[in-house]
Amino acid sequence: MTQITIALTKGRILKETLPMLAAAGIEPLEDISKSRKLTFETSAANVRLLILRGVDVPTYVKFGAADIGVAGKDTLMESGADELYEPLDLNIAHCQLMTAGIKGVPPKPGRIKVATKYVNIARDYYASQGRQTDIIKLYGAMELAPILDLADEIVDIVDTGNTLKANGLEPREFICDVSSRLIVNKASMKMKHQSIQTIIDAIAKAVSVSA
Ligand code: PRT
Ligand code: MG
Repeated sequence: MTQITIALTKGRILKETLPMLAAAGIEPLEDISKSRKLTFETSAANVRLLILRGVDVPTYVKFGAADIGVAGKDTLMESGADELYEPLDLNIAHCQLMTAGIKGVPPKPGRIKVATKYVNIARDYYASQGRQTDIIKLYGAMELAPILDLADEIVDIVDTGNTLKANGLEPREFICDVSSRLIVNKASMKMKHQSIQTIIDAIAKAVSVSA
């Protein structure tokens, strides 16, 4: 039987992804959220799950260490995921990529400093607006950067806006809508076509039911 490896993350995506996998007959044999293991066998004998950091999911799938993955569109855009198939929008973990700055402070004209973990998205977005930037890479707590004058603006995920608000910031420009996507390795799609297409079809059905 064809072995299939699926890369997931433990974060907010997992809870909504598991029912879709279950609809495809793929259920982990133990409770992922209660385990420190990184690989899990499933009710489908030929399918195993990997639990990775979100930013690593496109890398595993790109290089074929996983055949299939689930990742936020933000992560895919940032990693430049053009060598991957993206057959399904799972319609979960909705949020927006936005620019933000200190509340009540007008946008600074001219060249600005932008702090973000999304350096490629930020560079491309500001360039598309004809604005010059110095991009500062951060790995978390982006909201602190404008307050401590490390940056003029940030680029980050916004859902309710509560995180920005709690830190004295306000959203400025909308960059794009984000949801989670199913991604597939290109070689796997050819070599394991039937197994993978069966999984995609079952998940697609589960998505349209829950939509
Ligand atoms: O943390 P780890 O490396 O293990 O994985 P991860 O960062 O990929 O996991 P997780 O669960 O943090 O995020 C997974 C994906 O969920 C992201 O890539 C997005 O596509 C999506 N998503 C949806 C979100 C949010 N909503 C969200 N609200 N990701 C992050 N946030 C954070 C955001 O960073 C900010 O700090 O929540 C805050 C904003 O929320 P509000 O409601 O205060 O505006
Ligand atoms: Mg996270």
